[in-house]
Amino acid sequence: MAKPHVDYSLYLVTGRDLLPPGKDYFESLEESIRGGVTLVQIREKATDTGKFLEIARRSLEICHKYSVPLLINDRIDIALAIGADGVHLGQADMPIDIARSLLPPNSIIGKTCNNSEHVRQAVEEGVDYVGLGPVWGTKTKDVTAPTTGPRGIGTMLDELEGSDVKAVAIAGIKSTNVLHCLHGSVSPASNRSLDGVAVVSDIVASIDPFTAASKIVTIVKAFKRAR
Ligand code: TZP
Ligand code: MG
Repeated sequence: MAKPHVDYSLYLVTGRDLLPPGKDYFESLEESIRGGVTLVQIREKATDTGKFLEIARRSLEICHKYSVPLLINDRIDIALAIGADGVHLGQADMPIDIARSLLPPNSIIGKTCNNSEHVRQAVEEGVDYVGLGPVWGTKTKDVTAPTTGPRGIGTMLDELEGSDVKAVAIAGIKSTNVLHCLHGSVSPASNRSLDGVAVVSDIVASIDPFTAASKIVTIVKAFKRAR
């Protein structure tokens, strides 16, 4: 069976700790999807398994109501338990081949890559997409890898030539700089460009996640149409 088509244009990574005071997580998620988020990753770093499961289950219902795929950060057990569409793994997480063997066929598997060597390896391992970065500085996560800027993302994109692995950039991306990220990362060598961007705070910390998401997705889609 062919892999389902996934739109990586606006990839929301959740961050419940960043919600504005009084804003409900599930409401924020649904508003952001209605605003144009095309793919969601649940990222819960310090949440009990029981609570994580409950959050993931309800999030999946919301995502699937709008035919948006849901991925789980790190936790293959949670992805399996709720029937998520896939997982996102870091450099120090479960090896991709083992994750692939545990998950149902056609699951989406993505990996964080901070440099060209990471991308080369991820392509060999058979990931569906790579999350490239950190593009810029971010307060959302303690990132130790150096920032790449858009040009550094372009260098990593060169490693995808000849593969059908998709790519999103992450860290510090907002409606005000997303165009710079997209244009500045088009590789002069391979002409490869990003398939989308992954965003946490510019959407999650907004009191109006619908508008925050729609601003970004409008820019990403216009960029992709023009390519
Ligand atoms: N992985 C690398 S940076 C990051 C993650 C989850 C956080 C990016 O958050 P923001 O708020 O979009 O800069
Ligand atoms: Mg991880």
